[in-house]
Amino acid sequence: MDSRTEKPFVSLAHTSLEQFAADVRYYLSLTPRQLPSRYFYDDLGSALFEAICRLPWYTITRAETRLLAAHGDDVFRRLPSLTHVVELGPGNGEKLRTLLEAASRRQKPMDVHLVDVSPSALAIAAQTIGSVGDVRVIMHQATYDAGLREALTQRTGRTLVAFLGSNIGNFDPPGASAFLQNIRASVKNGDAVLLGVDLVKSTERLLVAYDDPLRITAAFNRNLLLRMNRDLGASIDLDEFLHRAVWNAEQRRVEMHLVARSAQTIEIPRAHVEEHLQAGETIWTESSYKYVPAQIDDLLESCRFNPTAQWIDRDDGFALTIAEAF
Ligand code: AVJ
Repeated sequence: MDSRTEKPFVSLAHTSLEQFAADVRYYLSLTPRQLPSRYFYDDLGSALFEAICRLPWYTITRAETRLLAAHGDDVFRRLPSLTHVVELGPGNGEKLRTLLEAASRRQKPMDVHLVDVSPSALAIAAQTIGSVGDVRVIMHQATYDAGLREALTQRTGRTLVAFLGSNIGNFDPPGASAFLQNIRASVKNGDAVLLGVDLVKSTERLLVAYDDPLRITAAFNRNLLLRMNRDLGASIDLDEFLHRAVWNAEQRRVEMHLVARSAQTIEIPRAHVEEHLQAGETIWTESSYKYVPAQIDDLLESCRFNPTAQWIDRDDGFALTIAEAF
């Protein structure tokens, strides 16, 4: 697959309505048709994602939280005199809170920079992190690139950049490399990244994580259609689209699609879109790449980060890796 046709979940431009309209118009016209997964996360989508994290079949959040709680202290022990933590895409902030609370040996006080494009997400995360003692929370309502750069200008000492929740899985391999190289270019030798990555596991487990029996993930996926109806004046019949999750073994990714149940025309006035879909035609809405541990090391090394510790949750197949910039 040409990486140009992959959806840039995290190369976040601002999420204005004009940008949404322009992206919808562009990505829906591609073959195969696509929509960028970053548009999942409006207020309802973020709430649905939080529900997904509590589903018994979606193990990423719990596995990562267990690793952070068990090894958080070790993370800080391995990075002496760390003064700054930057988290890209903190979600509700609970993962970072777990890490900070597990760390009895960390420098106090510590500066915590939260980078997210969503002001409401930032506010929630800041509140969560603010409840931890001896931290100063600085919010950056910005794209990852811009926010990281802004955070690093305020850097006075050793910095850890956290990218958790297997968010890196939304990048195709060249995108993941480019993302880490960007981080590497912004940090200094001895700074570090903390990366949470979901691992390849049985097809059965991968599929049920993205096509759950409560159908919350289906709702999360279809919410993109609702969002186009509400924000762009479309009148798409949500019942006319099925949720589908596919394990692409060759590319090592779970794909989510919206499948048209019948031939239909989608009209999206505020995006100047009129597209004719055949029955069975799909809109590809997300890729979640899964890794094997050695691949994580290779990726980091190729981006001039030296992996110094990796903890793996065998039950749920999840890896937490620290790597130091060299
Ligand atoms: C937040 C991107 C890591 O890919 O697992 C959850 C989003 N999509 N269920 C993932 C998601 C469907 C999630 N990430």
